This record gives sequence, C-alpha cells and structure tokens, in this order.
Amino acid sequence: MAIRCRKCGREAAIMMRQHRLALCEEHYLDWFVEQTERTIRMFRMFDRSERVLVAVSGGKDSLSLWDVLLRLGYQADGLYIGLGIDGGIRYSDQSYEKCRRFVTERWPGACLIVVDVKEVYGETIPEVAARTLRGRDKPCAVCGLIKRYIMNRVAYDGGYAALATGHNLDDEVAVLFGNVMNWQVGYLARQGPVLPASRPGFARKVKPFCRFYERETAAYALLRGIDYIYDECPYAEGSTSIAYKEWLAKLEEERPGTKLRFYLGFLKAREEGQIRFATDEAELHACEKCGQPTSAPGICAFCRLWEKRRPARAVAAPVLSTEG
Ligand code: Q46
Ligand code: ZN
Ligand code: ZN
Repeated sequence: MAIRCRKCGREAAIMMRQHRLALCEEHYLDWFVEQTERTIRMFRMFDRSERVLVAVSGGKDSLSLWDVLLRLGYQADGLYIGLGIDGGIRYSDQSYEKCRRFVTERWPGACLIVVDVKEVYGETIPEVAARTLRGRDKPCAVCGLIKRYIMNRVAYDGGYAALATGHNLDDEVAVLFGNVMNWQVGYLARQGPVLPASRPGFARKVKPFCRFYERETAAYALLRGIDYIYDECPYAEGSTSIAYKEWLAKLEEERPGTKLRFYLGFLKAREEGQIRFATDEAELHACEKCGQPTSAPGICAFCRLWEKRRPARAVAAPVLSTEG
C-alpha cells in the first residue's frame, strides 16, 4: 500500500521515520524550508536585516542551504574556495562549475565570491600539503586550516553577520561522537549550531541544517532539481568521520531518531548546565603578518604555511572575484 502525505493524502515522496511523518513532494519542500527557518530562529542565528555568507562547495548541502536562505528572503551571498584538487575526477573544477551554474541558472541576482587558493597564495591544496607535510599524510589538516582561515576572513572583513555552512545532522553527530570517543573537551565546549563571534577578528559561525538528516537534505536538492556534485572530495575516502557515520547509520536503522536525540540531548544538557566544560579563553594576539587573531604571539599558523614560499601575491588579503 502506498504511503500517503499527511497533509494532502497524495502519494508520499519521503517518509521520515524519526518524525513519523510522510509528505508528498510539494509539502516536503514547504516543510523543509519552514524547518530551516525554525532552526534559524530557535538558535538565534541571524535575521533578515543582517547579511549572511554561505560557504558553498558545489555539494547538495551547501547549495540547498543557499537556495533555502534565498527563498526565505535572507541577504545571503555565497563563498566558493577553489582548492585546486583534481584526484582524477577534476573535483575542484566540477564543484566550481556547479556553484557557478547554480547562480547563473537559478539565482542570477545572487553574489558568489570566489577565492582561488592557488591564484591568491601561489599553491593548490595538494601542493602546499606536499611541501609542508612531505607526503606523510592526507592534505586534510592543511586544507581544513586554509578553508577555516579564508571563510572567517572573508566573512569578518566583508562585514557579514554570520558565516553559514551546510553541515547536517549526520555531520554534526559524527563530530560529536568522535569528540566524545576521544574526550575532546575543548571541542565539546564549543560544538553546536552557533559559534558566537566572542572575540574581535572572528565571525559568527552558524549551521542552519543541523537538525536535518543527510537524506533529508539530499531529498530537498533532488526534488528542487538542484544540480550538485555527487562525488566527495577524493581525499575524504577512508576518513574516520566516514567510519563513524557508518556505525551511527546502523544504530539509526535499528532505533530511528537516535542521532537526533543524541545531538539535541547534548545541546540541552550543556545549555541547562547539567554538563559543563571549561572553555579555553587563552589570550589572543594579532598575527604580525595578516593581523588575524592567533593564540601564540608572532605569526599565525596560516601565514606560517606560506612562509617558505614566495607567494604569487601578497598574503595580506584574499583577492576576490565576484560573480552574479
Ligand atoms: S579537508 Fe580533506 Fe575535505 Fe579538504 S582535502 Fe578534501 S576531504 S576538501 S571536507
Ligand atoms: Zn501533500
Ligand atoms: Zn597570519
């Protein structure tokens, strides 16, 4: 027997077991947008008078997030960071193409800011990783550092009220699980839907999709006809977070709603003071090169990455090209 939409009785396009809710295509798209708005308000992420910068990678989560924010009437610009990763699938070229087409074909008035790491700093992610890690490891550590730096810098310097990322519940739960497994109390103190801009130089970070399961964001992208890159970054393969996601998927399969309870229960217990973590309020210094806040006096970790190489351009400020 076909499952019916709870709102209109037509055939359902998706069944969400954890909410015991089945919806047709039209009502699912409405529900998804309403729920995003609810999350934004629930965690006081930003409002319509503020400008938001959405970090887009060309994947389903980030493009869907940008799409929903624009539909809701928020002042949302996109930021794409060109990492220069090929991996045999032209990963960066393809992902950039998806973002570019999202703007030109779907939201022609929207603004996409592009920072190409090689163009601005002189090396692609695999190149800087090969030089600094000497081939010992995957480039993810330097890639994460570079992306975080550029996202924060563009958001802060551009006067955006918040930097929004497309992290979904599955991402958040995998990180939370990893932090608990390794008792990373510093991270547990800060992980959540909103990371306030508590100190000068830092932008507020928000995750409006943190209550959606990955299959829900995928369903939104699919039903909205958003053309996104299916491939993951080639370096993501074999990562610990993917292993955590596989284990957690088994728990969820047997007990629908496990992930949502785990995540929201953690946030509530921390909010109510039932669990407490000491926060690291180490003194911050301005980096001598770029002026960004850094925990140790002198030069920040980002600028140190480029020290031994003469960059193609000065490290002082990312050069932006804006499309749309
Ligand atoms: S860190 Fe690593 Fe990701 Fe950078 S190199 Fe690819 S997998 S993109 S989230
Ligand atoms: Zn319906
Ligand atoms: Zn610096």
